[in-house]
Amino acid sequence: MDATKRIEEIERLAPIASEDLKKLKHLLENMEKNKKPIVATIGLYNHGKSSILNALIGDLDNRTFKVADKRETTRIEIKDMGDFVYMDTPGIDAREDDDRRVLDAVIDIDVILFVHNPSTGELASKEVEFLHLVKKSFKDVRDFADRTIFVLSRIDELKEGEVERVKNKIKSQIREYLGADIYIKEVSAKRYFKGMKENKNIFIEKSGIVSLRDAIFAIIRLNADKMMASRKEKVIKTIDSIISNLNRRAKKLYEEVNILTQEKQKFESDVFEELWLINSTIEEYKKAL
Ligand SMILES: Nc1nc2c(ncn2[C@@H]2O[C@H](COP(=O)(O)OP(=O)(O)OP(=O)(O)O)[C@@H](O)[C@H]2O)c(=O)[nH]1
Ligand SMILES: [Mg+2]
Repeated sequence: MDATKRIEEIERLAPIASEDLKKLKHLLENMEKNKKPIVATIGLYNHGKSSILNALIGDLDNRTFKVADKRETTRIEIKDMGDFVYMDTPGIDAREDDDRRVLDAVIDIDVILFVHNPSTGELASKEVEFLHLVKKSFKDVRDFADRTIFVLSRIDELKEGEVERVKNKIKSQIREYLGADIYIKEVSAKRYFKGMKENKNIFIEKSGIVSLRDAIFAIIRLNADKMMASRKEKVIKTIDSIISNLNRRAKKLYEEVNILTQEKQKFESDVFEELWLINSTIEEYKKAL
């Protein structure tokens, strides 16, 4: 019998635990769904997030994730590519509540690509704010940093020395605002597309996309065990809380039954006493006749 069927069986036997069991069922179903590693991009709008995902999956025509020279991705888009699931998010600066929405979306993600266009210089205030939010939201920021790659995009638009300069600046900004290091990788989706279309290896190599792909796989391998362990821990915690909830409810019911039993005993003894009183009054009355 699979886990879901077993939970339904328990639900039938103990309807009192129905709400908690629904939560557990949902968690187990999500575990099934989340078996495939998920790779997601985050970052400011127009910094090249969607193009990087298209390059990673080998879509040379930018058809899978829409690309444009304006605010293009306005809602979270998810594409199942067989072995992996890719998730594109709107820019963290797109709407007021987007930071929170994006953070909620990536909280359970296997690999996060934080995309930044170095032509704009070091991290902008919106990106720094996002790092602050991460620091506040994660108990241990390493939990975020270890599965995040900081991707410098569109490097074809800058001289090599300039990319290096921005990279060093960003490295110290991340250390300052997040309190942890994040692996930084520079890429150009444009170079990758050109290299692939024109069969020019030098462009593919200089695009950094292949080594970004390798870095993503390395994180997935490293984190697979950790991820499974943390998901198992979540399920065990939920089961523990269901059991302690049931115990609490059982104790309360037991106390209620106790009170009712005492009331019943009191009622019986009162009735008995009254009967006795009536009987003896009748006896006395009879005697007096
Ligand atoms: N030169 C150059 N331009 C790029 C590169 N990657 C993306 N672009 C251009 O940058 C612009 C934005 O690219 P997108 O991939 O749509 O950026 P995005 O971050 O997904 O944007 P939003 O969905 O609006 O948040 C488009 O005009 C792309 O053609 C690159 O490697 N080099
Ligand atoms: Mg986009």
